[in-house]
Formats: sequence, structure tokens, C-alpha cells
Amino acid sequence: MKITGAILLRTLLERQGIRTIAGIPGGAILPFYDALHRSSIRHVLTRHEQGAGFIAQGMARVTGKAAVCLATSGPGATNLLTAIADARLDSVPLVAITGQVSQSLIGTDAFQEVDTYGLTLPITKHNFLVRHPAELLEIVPLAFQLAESGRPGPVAIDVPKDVQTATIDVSSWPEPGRPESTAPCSDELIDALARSLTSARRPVLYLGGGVITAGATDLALELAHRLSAPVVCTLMALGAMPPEDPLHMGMLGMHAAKGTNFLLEEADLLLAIGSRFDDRATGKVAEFCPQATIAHIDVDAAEIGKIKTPFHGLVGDAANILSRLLPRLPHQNRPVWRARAIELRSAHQLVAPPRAEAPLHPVNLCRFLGEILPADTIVTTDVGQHQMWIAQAYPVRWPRTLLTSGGLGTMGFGLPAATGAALALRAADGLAAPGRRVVCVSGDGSILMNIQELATLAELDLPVAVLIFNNAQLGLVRQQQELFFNRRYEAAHFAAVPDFAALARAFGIRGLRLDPRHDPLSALSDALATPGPCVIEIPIHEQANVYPMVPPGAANRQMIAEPELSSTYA
Ligand SMILES: Cc1ncc(C[n+]2csc(CCOP(=O)(O)OP(=O)(O)O)c2C)c(N)n1
Repeated sequence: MKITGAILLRTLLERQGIRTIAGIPGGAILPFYDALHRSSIRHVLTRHEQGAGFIAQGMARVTGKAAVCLATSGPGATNLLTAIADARLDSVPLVAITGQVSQSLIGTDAFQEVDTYGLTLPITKHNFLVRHPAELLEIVPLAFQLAESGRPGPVAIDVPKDVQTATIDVSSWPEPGRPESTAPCSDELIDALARSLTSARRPVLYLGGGVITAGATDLALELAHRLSAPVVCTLMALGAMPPEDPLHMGMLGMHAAKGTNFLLEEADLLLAIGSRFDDRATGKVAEFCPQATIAHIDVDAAEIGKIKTPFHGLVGDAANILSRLLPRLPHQNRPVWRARAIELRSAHQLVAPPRAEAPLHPVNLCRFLGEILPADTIVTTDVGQHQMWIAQAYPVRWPRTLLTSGGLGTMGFGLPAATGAALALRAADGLAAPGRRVVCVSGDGSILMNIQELATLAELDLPVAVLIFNNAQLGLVRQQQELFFNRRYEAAHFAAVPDFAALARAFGIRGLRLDPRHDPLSALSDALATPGPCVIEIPIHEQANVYPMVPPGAANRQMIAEPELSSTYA
């Protein structure tokens, strides 16, 4: 059968099970768009390629399966780069397909020519420049296999226009790419870890996003209870552990509750699982967990010893390792250590003024969202103070229900990621529950970075609510200038803030602004109970800060605490 490279690429994606692709067309990718015209694949036309990248990420983060974004050459490809780099740092399986100028033009500074291969090399797990349509038969399944195997990540495929238009004879089709299983680690290493865990007196589990990726959250929970070990989570691991579990100590690091960081000071054994000792989690590394023997389980061998040299380093799939570790461990009660964790947690609770006085204090807001949103709600965030308030005060109950840009910290992530999550819920029968909502919590700075995607959302009519915590500031920047730059505020305040409700309506979406004087929380729950997309602007106090906070570069024990609560928060 003679077909074009474009039809070949489309067929390989269909065979891979891809049902939705987000992107924007342009000259160098038009042959492929022409092939999509007769496809079962649904194309979501975004308004900016970064939006397409984050929509694909939203789908991938909810399902754990690689999702696809699409762009033309040159500016289309460069607009995708941030979303690709973001996927790399948060280990999200993504396949980014870009058009490229024809091969005879490569290297001539042709119209919309950019070295996509070179640009994506350092930000992908792997990247390809396709030279002949026949190569697609190998490259496409391999791209999905690489994106989903071991530690997931983004893969880029750059396809010159002449590769898309050339015809070849295809007589047989390759198997779709599937994740390869990771080689198991040795029994000896697991035995040694089991001995250390059993003899430890004050063990702590330090869970990262890898626990969720590996589907190992139930096993981690069982391990915590078998050992009576308190659990701290990175931002990426929130949802791995039920928030009401007595061993759950919440997020560690820069914006952790004080008790969580203090507990780590006392730990004598730290078992890191699928976490990477990120600086936001560890603070000054040399002073992180000063008394603890470190054990580290990770699927990526490069992570073992990258930041902290562990006494036990186990490379492998966390679910595989934990299921082999558990039978080697006796049940241990550790009543003193359990009690210490509870004591530290209750002695250092998050501070907020009473709800009746300050219903729109961000901590009260996040707690309120936790009360009214069903447990299966998917929450996405942007980047800034609002992201940290959600991490501190919103109870993330299930894995894969908090989608946030943890590693790259990309403002503009929240809205398109929420749209992608809602698309995934709509497409995957097992995930869709009637009325299941996606809520994007954003800031007035971040939302403007991909505001154009409200048009995409309006078109798709998905159940996405966008909550904009509006402080008329780049809040986290303002906070750092207040605390660490002697209140020299520079480029943190917005003199002009749009009317977000009117803006939403201009895009064809319901929009409202909460009025602090008229029962704003009831208005918020009513708005969230109404079906369809909406934008809810929530005025918050300009000077509200996220506390506690570890100054950048300081040890985690040096947390700045909440000063006397001011009534101006109300
Ligand atoms: C693309 C991008 N540019 C700059 C930054 C640096 N940055 C981190 S937080 C922040 C402020 C975010 O403001 P806003 O979205 O209003 O959230 P708030 O902190 O006020 O809750 C900035 C500028 C970033 N994270 N991402």
C-alpha cells in the first residue's frame, strides 16, 4: 500500500490509541493536518502552542499515558519549548510533533526555519529529526515507549515537510510503543534496606511524584503503617497519602508546616521514594535531615546520589520494590515516634484569621474549597503564592488530582492543563463521573500568561472553573521583596488589572467577581455548582503572604513564621 509520510504518521498515532491532539497548524505541518482531516483523532485547536503543550500535559498527568501536541516549524516549535521543558522537569510523558522545513532548505535560514532538534535536545528525554518516511515506522512507537518507560518524560519528533509528502510502500505495521518494564533491583539491596528500616527508631518516608507515577501510593501507605513512619510529601506527591491519615505530615520544605520540617531534623532514617532532593524540598542540602541515614528508591539511576549520597540506593520501579520490601518487615508500633509526629503537627498548625472575619483569606479559601469540592475534583494551579496556599491548605485526597508545575514553576500552566484534564475525563470512560469538575486556581499574574486559552475552553465547553486569586500583584515576587529585599518593591505591582469577569464574558464564558461584603463563600459554592466553564475572580488582600517560609538557601529549620495576624487581611 503506497501512502504519504503524513498518512503514515497519522495511522501510527491512531494505532497508538491517540484520540486527541492539541496544536496549531502552519505551512510546514500542513500535509499532516491534511491527513488528520480524515482521521478518528480529534484535533483541539488552541490559541497558542504553549496552550497546546499544556493541554497535552493535562491529559498526560491525569491518565499517566503519553499525550500529543503539535506545532508548525519555527515560531510554532519555539512556542512549545516551555511546555516541553516543564514536562521534562516534572517527568510527564509527552510526545511533541513539529513540522520542519523541507530537507533541501534545512540550514539555509529558510522561512520559519529553526533548529528544533538542537533546541529540544537538552529539554527532552529523547528527540528525533525524521529523514525519510520509512523511519516513522520505527520512530513513532519508540517515541511513545521512551516517553512512558522508566521515568517518563517528553520526546520530540521533528518532521520535515518533504518527509510528510513523500510516499512509501507500507506492507506491515509495527506494534504500538508500550512502556518497557524496569530491571528489578537485587534481593540483597532490599534485605539490607529492610534491616535498616527495622532497626531505625525514628524513620520518615519522603515521597515524591515518582510514587504517583509508579502507581505505588497504596504500597507506600502500607509501608508507612507497617513501620509507623510519618510521611512527608513533595508538592508533586500531594494526593499520594490521604490528608486525614495520622501519619501524614503534609508538604516538606520551603513552605512546609513548621512541625514537618522540625520532624525531619529528628529523623534517624529517611526513605526517599521517587523524590529527587529538589532544593525547594531540602533547603540547604548540607543541613537537611542532619541525623538521618538516607535511603533512596528511584527508577532513574541518575537520581541516586545526585544531591545526597544515600547509604541505601535502590534503582527500580517503586511498586516492585515496595511490594518486595513489605513482606520483609515486621509490624512496628513506635508509639513514642508516632506521638512526637502528632505533637509537632498539632503544635504548628497553619495560621489563618477566623473564617467569619476573613472568608477570603487565601488559607480560609483553600480550606473552604476542600470542604465543598468532591474528592475526585481535579485541581490545577498556576505558579505563585496561590499555588503554595493550595499545597498547604487544600486537602488533596487522591493521586493525580493536583496538577501543578512543580519543577519548572511555569506561570500559565493552570488553565490549559485544566482544559487538558477535562478533555481526558471526557474521553476516558473510567475516569468520567457525572459532574466531575476541574478547578484551576490561578493568580492575576499567571492567568494572563495563557488567557487566550479561554477561547479554546469556551469552544470545548468543558466543566472547568477558573478561580483567580486577585491581589493585583505578582504576589510571590512581592513577598520575596518584602522579606529579603528590604521592601524595595520593583515590578511586582500591577497598576492596571483587567476586569476578569468581563474578560471571561468577552470569551463567551460565565464570569463573576466575588464581593467580600455579600456572603462571598455562598456565591463561590453556587458558582462552582453551576455546570459549564466559568471564571471567578476573588479579590484577596494585597499583602497576604505565604507562611511559614524558609529563606532561599537557608536550612529548613530557619523558617520565617507568620507575624501577628493583621485584621487588614479581612
Ligand atoms: C513564566 C514565568 N515567569 C516568571 C516567573 C517568576 N514568578 C514566580 S511566581 C510569580 C508571581 C506570580 O503572580 P500571580 O500569578 O499573580 O500569583 P500570586 O503569587 O500573586 O499568587 C512570578 C513572576 C515564573 N514562575 N514563570
